[in-house]
Amino acid sequence: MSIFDSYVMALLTVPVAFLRLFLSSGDPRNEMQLGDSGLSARITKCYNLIVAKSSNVHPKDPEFPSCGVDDMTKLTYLHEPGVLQNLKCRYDLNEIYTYTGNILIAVNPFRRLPHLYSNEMMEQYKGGGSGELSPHPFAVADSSYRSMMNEKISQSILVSGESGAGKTESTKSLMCYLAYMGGKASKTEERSVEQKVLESNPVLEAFGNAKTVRNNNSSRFGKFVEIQFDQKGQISGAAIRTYLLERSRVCQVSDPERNYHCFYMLCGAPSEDVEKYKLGNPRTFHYLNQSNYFELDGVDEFKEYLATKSAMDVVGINQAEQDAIFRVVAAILHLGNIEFVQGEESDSSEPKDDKSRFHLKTAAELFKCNVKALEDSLVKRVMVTRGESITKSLDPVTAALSRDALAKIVYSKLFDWLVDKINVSIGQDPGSKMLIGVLDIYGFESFKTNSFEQFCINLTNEKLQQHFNQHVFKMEQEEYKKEEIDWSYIEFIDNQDILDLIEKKPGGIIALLDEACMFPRSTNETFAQKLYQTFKDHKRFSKPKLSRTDFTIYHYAGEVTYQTDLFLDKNKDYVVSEHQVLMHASECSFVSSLFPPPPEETSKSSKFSSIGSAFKQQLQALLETLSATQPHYIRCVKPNNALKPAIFENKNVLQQLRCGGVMEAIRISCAGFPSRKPFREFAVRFSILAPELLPKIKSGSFDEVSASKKILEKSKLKGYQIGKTKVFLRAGQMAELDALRVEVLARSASVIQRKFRTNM
Ligand code: AD9
Ligand code: MG
Repeated sequence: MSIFDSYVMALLTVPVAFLRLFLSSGDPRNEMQLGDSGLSARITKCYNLIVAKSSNVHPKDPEFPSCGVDDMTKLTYLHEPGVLQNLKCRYDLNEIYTYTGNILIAVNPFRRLPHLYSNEMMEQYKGGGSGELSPHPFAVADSSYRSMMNEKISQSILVSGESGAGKTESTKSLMCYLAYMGGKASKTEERSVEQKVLESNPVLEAFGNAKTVRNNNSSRFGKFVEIQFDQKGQISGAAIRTYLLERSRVCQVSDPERNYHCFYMLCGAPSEDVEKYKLGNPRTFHYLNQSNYFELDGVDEFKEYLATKSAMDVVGINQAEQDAIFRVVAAILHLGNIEFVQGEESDSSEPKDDKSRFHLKTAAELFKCNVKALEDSLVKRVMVTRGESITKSLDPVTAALSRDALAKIVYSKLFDWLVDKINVSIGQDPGSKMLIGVLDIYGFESFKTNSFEQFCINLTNEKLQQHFNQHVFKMEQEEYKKEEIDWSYIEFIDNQDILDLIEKKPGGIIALLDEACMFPRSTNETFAQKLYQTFKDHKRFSKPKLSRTDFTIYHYAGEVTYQTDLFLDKNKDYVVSEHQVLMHASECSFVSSLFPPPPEETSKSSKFSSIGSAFKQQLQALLETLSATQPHYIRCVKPNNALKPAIFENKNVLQQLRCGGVMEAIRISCAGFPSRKPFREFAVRFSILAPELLPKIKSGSFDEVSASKKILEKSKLKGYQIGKTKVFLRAGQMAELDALRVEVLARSASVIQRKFRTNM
């Protein structure tokens, strides 16, 4: 039983009358902190008496300043309630950034704090050293930049957090600072590399962001921006990689969400453009009006449209290309308005009415393709069996699905084109050996229903978590090795078993899904059965009792149950060959270039390629890049789900800190020797515990190692270690030493007072 356990037990066994007296002096939480009641503790509150399990009660920091501490490692006791209390009290003062060692925690203020991001602020952080200035993304960017310049090692900054937590905003601050440090004023008309890097953000946001329940400006894709620097530290190139744009949103939105921003911007564009693209009120388009949400608070679509076009100018997208891009966006809206009804023959379909025919014709005009060919590609399929090709008509439901498939593939190719174009225009520096990569990628997701997207997102997070744990663990190990101290007993939780369950080839979930996709008679039921059989004894996998198609994975951040219904469909990445031929034949070179003819071999063999496997490879490549860099971490936290300022929900925040690995990093650190002090500092601070050392220490000439050892011996602590330059203490030991110090100081003060009184 620890000292604290016995303190609590003693407290719980004293008579209630005394307890009342003790607690009525104020909120009991002023005296001790309770673990999160909803999650782990069983707490009964009656009057002022609180009964709790001793394991759920934690000691409170004796010297906790009212403004909190800017680094959690400065807390005497590192535990969940302490971490939460610190974040909350800083948040109340608009101090939204706090370190936990070298992880920056950013709590979303949900209000603009412009003074935090001004040029003056950047100037202050320039080479300022993260220790002296308040925690800030600028400090993280600055320390990455300096490490890169001094050690000639590439750096990465990994920003994570749940949707709406502030990843994209933090990423933008980082990019601004790096552009500020590495920018060089362009002497020519040509835009500078850093201007193009910064202006790529509004372009990608216009086409890849949308309003969701969780965030009014939610990025529906992952992004890794690699900024390259030359020997002098100036930006010499950049590359943007994106991950898994959410395609389904193009034709499916539910209240109160919206489709991608660009659709609404275009409907609100200057009237000549609206007329040119035959657009109008967004309420008249099926792809937009499935939700009743059209306007965003404080957003003027007219201005957004002009701003997007001017950002497109900066990143090198010319007027003709801009026209083609918006023509395609408008064509997608018209495509969505084509409705089908039963045709003359059974199981065939045709446009429902004149209105549908109008939209069909307009879509064809905008795509610059033949209207009959467009209609045929939507309502017919050519089947090739035994060398013979047969044309089959599609029923109205299948024709509508074919229409949606065309809309999704065109949009996703348009997005990929934008990313490629930006990359070409910014330019890569093949000679650069130093880069800083900034990763803004979706955080762990667990909803009521979880589909293939959540599965891929959570795989990403498992991989990043492994990278994070290995790094935190490695840093600890390196410090212990350098100091030559024994560290072998630190337990390290590896999530390799979950990664194997998902990724192993052959036999992992993705491999089994690919197999199912290639086998024509598979259904989500046969796929789920196969999973149940294969993983029935896997400790990270289970079959929910009442379901025949769902499966549960025990992720590092909690369990998630996935619904397999659309897994097979969503994993298949192929372009319907009729759509391919149609678009390639477009008279618009832009549209035609989006659909180059497939290479010979793929058109002959299976048309299926797996989104899951491709994503797995993309992630692998990302992790290879990351492992060649020195990582820095920013964990964004969303303090409430109402997206409102000044609301800090403890339980919610705690869950995010756990999912982001902040608690695990603290655990790893606490499992070893979380408190460490250089010998001299240690000896000076605690010399009072070995008074015989005082004269020498005061004179300044003393052997710091033997003085530190003497102090530790006298304190009777156990389990600490003596390194080469520092004293390493177990969790809580620094606090014990501090308590002893205070006790001795108090005793000497009272002796002095007594002496003083007797002398009077
Ligand atoms: V998502 O996974 O892309 O859905 P993000 O990227 O984590 O999400 P984002 O950066 O878009 O969240 O932040 C959400 C909103 O919070 C922003 O639109 C701002 O309104 C608000 N926010 C976030 N960070 C800050 C900040 N540092 N200062 C002010 C902020 N507002
Ligand atoms: Mg975002």
